[in-house]
Amino acid sequence: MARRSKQRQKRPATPAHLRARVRLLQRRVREWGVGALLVSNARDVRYLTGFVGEDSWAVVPAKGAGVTVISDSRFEEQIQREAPHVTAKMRRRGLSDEITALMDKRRMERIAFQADYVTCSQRGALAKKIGARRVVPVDDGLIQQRAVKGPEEIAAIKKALKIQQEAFRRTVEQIKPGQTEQQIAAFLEYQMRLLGADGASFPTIVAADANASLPHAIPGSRKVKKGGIVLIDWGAVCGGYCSDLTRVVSIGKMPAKIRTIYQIVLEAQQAAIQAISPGRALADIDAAARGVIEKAGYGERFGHSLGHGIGLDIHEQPTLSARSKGRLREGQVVTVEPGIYLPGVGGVRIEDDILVTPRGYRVLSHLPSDVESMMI
Ligand SMILES: [Mn+2]
Repeated sequence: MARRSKQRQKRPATPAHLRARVRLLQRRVREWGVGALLVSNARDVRYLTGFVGEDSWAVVPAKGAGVTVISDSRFEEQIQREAPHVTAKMRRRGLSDEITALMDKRRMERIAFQADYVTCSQRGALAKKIGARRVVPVDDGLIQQRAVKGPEEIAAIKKALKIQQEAFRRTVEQIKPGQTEQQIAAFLEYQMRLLGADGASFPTIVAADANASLPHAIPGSRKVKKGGIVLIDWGAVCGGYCSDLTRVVSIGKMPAKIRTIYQIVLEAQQAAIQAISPGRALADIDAAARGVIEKAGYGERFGHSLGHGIGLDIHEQPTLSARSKGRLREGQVVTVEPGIYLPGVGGVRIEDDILVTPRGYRVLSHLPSDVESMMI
């Protein structure tokens, strides 16, 4: 009988884009003077390894290519499929015991953890087992690193956009007076799944008439009616990446009051998009849109910030707001979504997804937003 080789199969090489992400992070890990960073945020684990599961921690050493994922038996086969290049450790005891063992084995004096994603009790357990001075909370910088997208990430966002836009076309084609907000949201999300999306990037907002003055309305039993409006804010996830758009359609002719604010919001959005280029202050982009709306006398009716980055999370860096401190960087993908909300009347928000290019911007979304096209 042939003896089964005990030698483990050689691990495949880490894909180049993942290796580059880990290397960039490792520069910071070395700056902190620790042996490794414990990555507990599931999205960050995915970003660094390709593994999609949860309840798993990645250990990124200061040096060397070897990322270890500490997981449990539920994910053993999944890690093999999604991240065959990592060292997978299925834990049979507490996480802090596994980490202590790993630190001993690699002779690590100190280990860093993500200050934003570790609970007080997890930290307590680590400190008790390893020693309080050996576990170091850090701001890992991954939020800023993830804000700049690589080509494979931009491709995933474009795919999500393609699906969400087609789903929108199919949805507006069949909207009829009498349908409820809930029914429209359900149809739209179903179409995104049929078209191959992993799912919706957030619960779809469908808000009819006066409900549209709530920026984050929850679809309910309100029916759409002839001569009324529907605000739809929706997005798809593809390969883990989110897209995010908003349109306002009217069933028939757009009411005059809505039409007035629609034109202002559209002008504000165009002004902001045209201001986008690497190096521009984030606050300037917000100001470009806000200036148009203030000048038209609706400044008080545009309460939220202008936009946000999108990626593995629906809300990422950078934030485009008056309080934002930083500047735009090439490779960032942001939403630009000004709005005007009139309580008791309705609201208009127009949202598109924009890539910051070496010289300026590219609008990644392609749905029309001129007022004529919005009358269905
Ligand atoms: Mn958005």
